[in-house]
Formats: sequence, structure tokens, C-alpha cells
Amino acid sequence: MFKKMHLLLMGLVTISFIVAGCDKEVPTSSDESLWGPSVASILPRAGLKQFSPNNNGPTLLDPTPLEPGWTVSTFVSGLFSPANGLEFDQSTGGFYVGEFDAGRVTFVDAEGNPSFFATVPSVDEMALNRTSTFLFAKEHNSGGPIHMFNTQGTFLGNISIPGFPTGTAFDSRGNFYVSDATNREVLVYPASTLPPNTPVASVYATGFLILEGMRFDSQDNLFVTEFEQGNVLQVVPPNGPHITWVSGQNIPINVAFDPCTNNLFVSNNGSGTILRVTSPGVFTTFAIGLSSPFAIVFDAVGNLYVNEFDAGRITKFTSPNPCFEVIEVDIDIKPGSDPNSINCNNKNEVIAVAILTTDDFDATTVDHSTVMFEGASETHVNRRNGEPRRHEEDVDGDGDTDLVFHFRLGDTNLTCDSTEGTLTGETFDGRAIEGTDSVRMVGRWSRNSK
Ligand SMILES: [Ca+2]
Ligand SMILES: [Ca+2]
Ligand SMILES: [Ca+2]
Repeated sequence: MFKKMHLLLMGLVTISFIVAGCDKEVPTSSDESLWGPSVASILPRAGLKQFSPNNNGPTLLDPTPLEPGWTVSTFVSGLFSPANGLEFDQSTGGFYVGEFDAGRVTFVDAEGNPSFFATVPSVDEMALNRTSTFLFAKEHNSGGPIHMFNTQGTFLGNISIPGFPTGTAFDSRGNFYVSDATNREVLVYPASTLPPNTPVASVYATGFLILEGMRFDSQDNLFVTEFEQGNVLQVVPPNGPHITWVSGQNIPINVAFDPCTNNLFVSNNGSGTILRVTSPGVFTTFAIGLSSPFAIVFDAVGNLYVNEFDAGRITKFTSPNPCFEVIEVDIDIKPGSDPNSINCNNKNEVIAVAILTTDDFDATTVDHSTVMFEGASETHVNRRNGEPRRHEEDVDGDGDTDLVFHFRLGDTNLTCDSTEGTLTGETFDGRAIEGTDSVRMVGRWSRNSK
């Protein structure tokens, strides 16, 4: 029973701002009314019908993407619900999630395996900086505090704010931002004031209603949700007018940006939907059937992850067109020879390496000027401008065109102990490629080099 009350309270805390917003009376941090009267009148309005009053019987709906090609799967289940906050860690491919009632931050690795990261009471939103140095995790309480950790899990101190913190975010330069729902403003802590120094805040932007989630896009524009009013705004500091991208929604909680398209995505808690927003006022429903979606985030290649607040589950939407994913290509070191013997004592030996065209990959899409082999670039260059020459040839005689390169052994990282060589590069449209083939280094001792 206690658990049930506690969970209802969690719902109350979130929606208590609605009371403040309607009354035009902003509670102070010590105002008990923040914890709110009149649950009954607020709950239906808040659309928390999917809210499950226990930790083990979540309401599992059936998330469905509406855009062609996208697939849906459960990335993690069995989290201690309710859970909020979701941050992608570029350095490991994993995620941080906040398990509110368990009072802990959990790390979920790229394969979906959870492990304990840190203790944070009533943990809610979190923010991870782009270099994966700091994880800041907010308590869902007046004043916070916001717990600061490095990504080894070492506690670095707390930040308290004057009002009630809701959203948290880092920009690309490592400055930290937190929204104060009580005072209706966004504060900034410049990177230069973060640990090991002492955090110092100033007001970044004002002119909001009731703020909730926030995140920066790739151009360092800050987006926030005004969840009670159903708006998503692009912040124009210091005091607007802010740009309305989305309005009329049912409790928009959090935002995320697709790294492939830079489109804005919005989680609508009340309707259990996700929106794709392409420009101010222009949006479509991307997915339906989510169990109280809260925090959302993309991984590096454009898959979307949704933390379903009371379902103890993170649902993954897999993109049909992943971006920035390394394409594995077939290469042939010393085309036509096998094994690929290289005299490791002859620094001037030129090693030919071919990128082969296959059913899956057209080698002629590779920008030859980007290609490196074990640290070396093409040795055949244009004498006038120094640019690498391009060699297209059907080296394996199968009727399609391959791309051939020539690297001087002395320019590569290959040693007499090497057993393989790796080629990297990019296609003309910016996709990374990588291919590896074996080498047989010979000639370590001149006696054996024959
Ligand atoms: Ca070969
Ligand atoms: Ca071929
Ligand atoms: Ca060929």
C-alpha cells in the first residue's frame, strides 16, 4: 500500500506544476502545496491512465512505428518502474537510465545488459556531456539537488537550484543547463565552473510556462517542452520570443534529435505517442501505443530508444536507414595473390590493395582521397597538386569495377609481426567504410626471406 501511495505521489509531483500553472501562483521551494491537493481532478487531465500502481505489473502496451521500414523491439525490460531519464553514451554505445523508486542510476550496455551505476534518491532526468565525462542526475525534489558524477561513477558533488528542477542538458561545449519549473527559467553552469571547480549558475533564458524535458540539437539550439501547455519550443535566449515547433499535444515530456536527419522527436506522455517534427508546426505521428513514454534518445546511427515510465521497459525503434554506421567492405591485399606475402624489410615495397565491388557494395562510390591503409595514404599522387590518383579496374575479373590503391610499406604501421591490414575511408556521401585482409610478413631474417 505504501508503494502504491508513493507511486501516486510520483504522478502528483509531475502534475503538481499544472496546479501552479493554472493558478498563476508559483510555489516556492518550501511550499508544501507543491505536493498538491485534488489528485482526482488532476489525474484524468494529466492523461496518466496508463499509470501502473505497482512495480511488478506494468501496463505493457504494444508500441508500433507508423513509418515504413522501422522495426520495434524491447531493448531492456524489468527495470524498476517508474523510470525516467535516458542518455546515450557515445563512448560505449550504452545508456544511462534513472530508476526513480529504486533510487539508482543504472547503466545499460550496448547489448541491453543493465548494471548498477550510482545511488541517487528519487532520480529523474539525467544529462551526459558529449565527451562522456560527466553524468549529472537530478533528484525529483524541490531544489534538486543534481548529483554530479564522472562516468567512472565517482561522486563529484551536488548542485541545488532555487526552485524545482525538471529538465537537464549539456550543450556541445560542455556547459550544463537546468530548467527551473518554479521560477520558469533555464539556468546555465558554464563548463569552466564544473568540477573540479565550483559550479556557478546564471540565468540563460526566461519567458516560459511550465518547463519539463530539454535537449540541444546538433547546432546547439536548446529545445524545451512546456508539458502542461502541450508545447515544444526552441529557446531564443535571453527571453524570447521562443519559437513554437509543436503545440496542442497531450503532455509532451521529452525531446530528442535524429542524428541522420536532425529531425526533432517528441514523446507525448498523455497519448503514448512519438512525433517526428521536421520544421516549426510541421509534424507527423512517428509511433503509437507506448506505455507512458518519458525520456527519449537516439543512438549514434539513428535508432530511437524510449523509456516507458511505468513499464520498466526501454523500447527500441530500429531505423531502416542507419547513418554513420561503418560499412564493412571486402578488400584484397595484393590482388590475385594468396597468401599476401610482404617483405617487411623492404620499406619501399608498394602494396596494392583493392576495394572489391560486391552484391552489397559498389567500390566506385568510395572517395579515394579519404582512403587510408594502416596509416598510409595512396602513394601514386598527381605531381602538380599532390592529390591521390584514382585507379578503377576490374581486378578480380568478375565483370564489375573495383578500386585499387598503392601504399608504400614504410608509410604504413605494418611490422614484421603483423598478421592483417585494415583499410578505412568514406564514400562520397560521407559513410565510413572499413575492410581487413590478412598479410604474411616475410623477410624478418634474410636467410628466410627467400
Ligand atoms: Ca590477395
Ligand atoms: Ca565483384
Ligand atoms: Ca571486380
